[in-house]
Amino acid sequence: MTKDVTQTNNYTAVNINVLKGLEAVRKRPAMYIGDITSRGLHHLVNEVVDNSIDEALAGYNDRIIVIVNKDNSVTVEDRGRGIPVDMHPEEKRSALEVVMTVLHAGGKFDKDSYKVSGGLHGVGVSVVNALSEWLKVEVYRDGKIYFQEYKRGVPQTKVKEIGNAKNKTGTKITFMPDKEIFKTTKFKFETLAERMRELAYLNKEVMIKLRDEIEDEEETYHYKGGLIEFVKYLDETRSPLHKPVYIEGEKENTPVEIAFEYSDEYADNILSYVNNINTHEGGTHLSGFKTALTRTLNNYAYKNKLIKENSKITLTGDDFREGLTAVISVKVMEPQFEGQTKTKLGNSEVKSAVEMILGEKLSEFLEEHPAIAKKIIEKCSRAAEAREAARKARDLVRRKNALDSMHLPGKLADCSINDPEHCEIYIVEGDSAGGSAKQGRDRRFQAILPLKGKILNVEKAKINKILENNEIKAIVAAIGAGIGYDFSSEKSRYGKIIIMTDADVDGSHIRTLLLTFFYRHMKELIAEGKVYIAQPPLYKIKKGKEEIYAYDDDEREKVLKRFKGNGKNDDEVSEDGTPRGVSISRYKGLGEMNPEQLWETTMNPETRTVLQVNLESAAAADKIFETLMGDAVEPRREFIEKHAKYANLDI
Ligand code: 0RA
Repeated sequence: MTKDVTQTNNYTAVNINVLKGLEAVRKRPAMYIGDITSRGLHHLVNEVVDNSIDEALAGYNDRIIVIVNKDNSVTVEDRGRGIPVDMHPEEKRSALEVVMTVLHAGGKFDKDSYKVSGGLHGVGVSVVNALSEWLKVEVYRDGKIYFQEYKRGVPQTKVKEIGNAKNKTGTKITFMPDKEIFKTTKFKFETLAERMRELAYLNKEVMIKLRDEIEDEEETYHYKGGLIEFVKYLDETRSPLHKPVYIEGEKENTPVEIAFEYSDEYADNILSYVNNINTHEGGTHLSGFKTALTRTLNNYAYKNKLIKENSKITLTGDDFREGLTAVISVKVMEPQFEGQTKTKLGNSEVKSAVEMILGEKLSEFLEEHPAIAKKIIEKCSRAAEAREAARKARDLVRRKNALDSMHLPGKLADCSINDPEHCEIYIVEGDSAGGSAKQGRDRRFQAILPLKGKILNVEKAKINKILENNEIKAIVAAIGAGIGYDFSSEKSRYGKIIIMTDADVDGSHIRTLLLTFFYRHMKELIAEGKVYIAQPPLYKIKKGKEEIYAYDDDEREKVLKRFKGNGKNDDEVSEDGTPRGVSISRYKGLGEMNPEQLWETTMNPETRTVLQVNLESAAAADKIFETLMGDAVEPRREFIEKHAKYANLDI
């Protein structure tokens, strides 16, 4: 503590609480930001930006600049009102200091202007402060510039006036993520870009500039068309049947904004947001949307005789969502989040608000745009016919018991215990790796399902073809929780689904095909974080009796350095840089490892690393799959070029 912050007894007492709060955050960072991997690191930036977005929602900010500085610190600057700096009467210090150092103090001062903030992110900038080696804040307010600096959350001086700010208000926060806390402190431009782009689509009045001074990349996001442009962006690689429909309104104190369009595709892609937070698990706003969409389109179709009254097929909700791309964004004052990942909206008043607004305004729209209305109804009728065909196909397959987990697939080596929570299934590329995995596993809780070659690309196949595919049938039967609309994850026979493919191009293709399948037909599994990617090593490095596995090139270099350093004549180096007496073998495929090695490196829960697949950015995920697996060649080439440096698909 510095002398500035110990003036009065009262002050000291407050400070002890503050220190305790900061200590709690540093002790258990994951409780506040989810985890301490790259994901948690990027969460810091999002947290600060969210505060600036809140200023925009309150109507006071139209521009945010985010910079990854050369020294790897990050600056977020906005043109909001600036964090208040006046003395806080009870705390006896500047409000700025309170906001920056007290947990959850962010919006306390001004309930009215902080109407819709909070929710999932809103842990407050004090958390970012606590997890930063240092943080500097400048506030432009009342014609002055105020400044304070912190180290690991602790103020280094009092709030100081350091100059004049003519005609300017706002807040500038620069923080250095703490290397003691995070496993990695490398910011990825694309990860930051995804969120900034999403925020700019959701808040059309805000311009967000993102600059990375390390990678020398810069983008500006500003979409005056808001959700309409968002939907067009999501559908970039599809062919829409009409111009996006845009609807907005406010009921029950809940502003609602919706844009959607149909294209000639099978999958739907509906993104829902509450206070700019993506609600992967949906909730009341989504159900309101679905109910009103089905009812309004159905009514219109019958009223205008677009569906014959004596027609054999009736259109269901699913038919009205086939090929639909939609974004629903609501602002809720006190959101209740539920569900496994706390991304499901629970407020019941929101359902009726969305239902009423969409019902009213969509009817109007359809009356005013009969040509579009006709196209939409025709599309949904085709969906109903296809669904009927698929039902017949599925019944046929079901009769043969192929999708039924009572009849587990022959090549599944199941585990012996019966408790999904503790059981995992490895879906393995190829019979030979499957063989090693079967021998190497702990058969009590690990099941192995080997796959032959590539599975079907579900992005481009009709549902009846999907259901006829043997590899897919085996996966569906083994997991035993149904597929598509019938899927219910609580029936899953395993708590972890682990994809294990070779570390080569084919392996990554198979992995993508499998992820596409899970994303489109068992999305809950991904939303609930039950899908994982195994991480087999790339190298085995051997010296004498010692064997070490390396999972990437960096690790290989580290091991080589160590081997070089600890021997007697080890500075003698063979021509390719390998120290004498050391051999490196590169694993080309899982099949090259014997069962013990596979267990030790990739399957033993005590020692393995598995990557959890998550839906952090649903918009990005949909785009990735559509781009990688869809028809359009050019976006795929661009995408692969852009992402080539990342080894893993981070959806
Ligand atoms: C508390 C109260 C007010 C604004 C803010 C916090 C605020 C926080 C951040 C964080 C980044 N940028 C920010 N901008 C504002 C209300 C201020 C008032 O009533 O004047």
